[in-house]
Amino acid sequence: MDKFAEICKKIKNMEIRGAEEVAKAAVRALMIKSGENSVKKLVSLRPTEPCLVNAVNFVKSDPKRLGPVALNHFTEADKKIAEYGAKTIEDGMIVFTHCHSTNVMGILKEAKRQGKKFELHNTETRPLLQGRITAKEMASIGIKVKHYVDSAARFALKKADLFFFGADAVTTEGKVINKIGTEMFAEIADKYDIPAYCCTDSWKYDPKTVFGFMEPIESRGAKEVWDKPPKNVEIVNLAFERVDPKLITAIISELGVYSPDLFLDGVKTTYPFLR
Ligand code: RI2
Repeated sequence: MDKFAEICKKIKNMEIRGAEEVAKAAVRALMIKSGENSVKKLVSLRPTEPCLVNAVNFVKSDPKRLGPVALNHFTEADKKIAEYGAKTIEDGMIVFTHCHSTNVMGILKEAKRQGKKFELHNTETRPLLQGRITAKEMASIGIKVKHYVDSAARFALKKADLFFFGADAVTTEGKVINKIGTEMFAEIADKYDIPAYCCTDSWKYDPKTVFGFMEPIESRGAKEVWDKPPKNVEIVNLAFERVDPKLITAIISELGVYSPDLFLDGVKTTYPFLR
């Protein structure tokens, strides 16, 4: 298998996962094999990932020259998001998160680097258990982690001071699409007055939604949930859900900490190619 095909396979089977990692892998793949067919193949791999589409659109005219520019965008944005987000964490806090997000991890690492003392509570995130990646990564740098099954999230959230989650897409209405369960947890956070921050690179914004295009919600294979279910049992395995902007305290991006509507204004002004 050539290197391009290998990257595509890893994105599809989620060996490479997380919106930002997927987008960066797609940029590297285009730098190896450019052309319209490569672009089509890459954008077909994960339907709910506009970051991949935006990154591919940004580099496709000249991947060798623009690929490094796109990769540098992510590196610089990660640093800023970590810096802005870390300011929301104070000593003694409990932070709750769901799934695994590069930007949430970056914020927690930065807060830890600054010497802040806090605890992380997280969910296992069925069916693929990305919560374990989060727990391992944070425990390895000395952050105390309490790990819960998804259905115990209310219990975990009630004790938390902050809820951080990532994004796979942001629509023109300011809805954030993220791992299934995120809106349910945001509703619980709202009920207990716990600030809910979406932590994301602004290239997750999907310009197609301006024209009424509904961001598709990826439906994944049944086997991820139950290998051999009995006859008459249909497995519903939706990967993502939409989070109402009313439930989002702010979006922490490389542009700053903004309410969802101001975030959208900032994205369109800063990145004309995303209009
Ligand atoms: P970063 C993940 O999706 C999660 O929903 C996570 O919050 C989101 O991508 C953003 O990830 P999946 O690829 O870009 O595990 O912050 O389905 O890494």
